[in-house]
Amino acid sequence: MRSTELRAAFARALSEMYGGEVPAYRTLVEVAAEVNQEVLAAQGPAAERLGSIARVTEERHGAIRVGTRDELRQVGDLFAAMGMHPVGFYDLREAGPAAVPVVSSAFRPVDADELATNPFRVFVSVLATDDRRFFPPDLQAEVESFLARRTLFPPELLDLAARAEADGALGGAQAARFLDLATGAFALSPELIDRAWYDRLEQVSGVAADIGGVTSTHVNHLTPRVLDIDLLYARMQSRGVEMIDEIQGPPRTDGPAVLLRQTSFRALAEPRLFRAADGSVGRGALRVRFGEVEARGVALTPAGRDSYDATGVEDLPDTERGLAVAELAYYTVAPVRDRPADGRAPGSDLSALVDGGWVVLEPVVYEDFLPRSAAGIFRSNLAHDAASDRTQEGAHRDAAWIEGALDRPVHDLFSLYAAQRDASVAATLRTLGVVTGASS
Ligand code: OOG
Ligand code: NI
Repeated sequence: MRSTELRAAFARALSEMYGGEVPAYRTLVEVAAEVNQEVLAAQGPAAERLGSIARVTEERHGAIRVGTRDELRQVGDLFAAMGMHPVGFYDLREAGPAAVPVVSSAFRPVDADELATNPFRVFVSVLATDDRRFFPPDLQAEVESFLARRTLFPPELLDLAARAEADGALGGAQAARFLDLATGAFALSPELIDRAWYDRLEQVSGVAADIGGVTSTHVNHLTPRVLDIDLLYARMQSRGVEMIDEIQGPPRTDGPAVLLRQTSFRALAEPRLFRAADGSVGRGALRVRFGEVEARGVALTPAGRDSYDATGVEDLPDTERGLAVAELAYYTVAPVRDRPADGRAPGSDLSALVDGGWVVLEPVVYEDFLPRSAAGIFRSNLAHDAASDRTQEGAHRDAAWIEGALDRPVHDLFSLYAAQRDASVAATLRTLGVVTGASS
């Protein structure tokens, strides 16, 4: 199996496993598929403007959380085997009252055709155990020694991942073994949880306890994509599933969908086994895993993003042409076939090409995440906010820190979108025979 097939098979296997663990996820996937079919029936081809129905139906993102640099590097090695690369840096410690003691990157395919085939992405967060705002020195030492003693990924899995990355593929039996081990690494573990230790970390943050209170990791959520998230929200509620209060991200408008809208249902109480201070073992429950769903729109440029961050969507143009020519959102272009000849020659300016009927615009889908929504998603499912001490200095983190931990480059999301647009413009101009200015 090549890396693309491994990724698609992994996403399916994870979905199967998570559906067994969290039955409400099955309902969410069912309702999402139902809504997608309705939108397709109502809108026809327009429904597929931001991805084929086949892609959207299969599309998922997952979220996982790890504790150390080493664990993060192993995650990077594992995902590289499936053609998933780190994109972007998210600092959720800076998210105001919703702050959580983690920084994150998203692992996903970066090539347009890989994304079209299977865009499976995973939002990966790593605990900032050296951040004094959350962890006093003694707790830092204890959590780090706890984390140093655990093994999230069996060596056999990491060996297979290294082989898959080196060869670009795994043979049948090895691929099956790889998928089994990779999926198993993210299953909810039946381990005994030390109640006192878990509770101590929970005083810092529910996320700290979820990561550092247990000796394993697990999928936190798996998110299907839906074409009409407002309709889905209403339908889940009418099925009696309690959703969080709002849809995160940009509001619905009559203009083109931009960025990412997400909503979730509240974390469910899942039975777990605990060991109390006196050594007795008893049943309890943890609420950490939930269901999320999302709708995706066009990717915004840095200027578009600044505008969105400052004033929301009201100031954005309400047409694709407007977004494209003002360079507020990314569109690829393709030459119009059979354009009736009118004696004019195409220019090289985007608005002239669009208005002259030379090219058509295609939106570039936003493939990434939004830090404010991510923090909101984390927060909506925590019992209480992090007990941080804002008088302390935070630990330094940035994309370079993630790169160092992974020993892999972290892609800049805007550069990826811009490269896709620029390549399509260059190819289109060549097709149209437009000679552009001096090439350097
Ligand atoms: C990750 C939260 C971020 C999203 O969709 O924004 C996320 C987590 O809960 O671990 O998944
Ligand atoms: Ni998510």
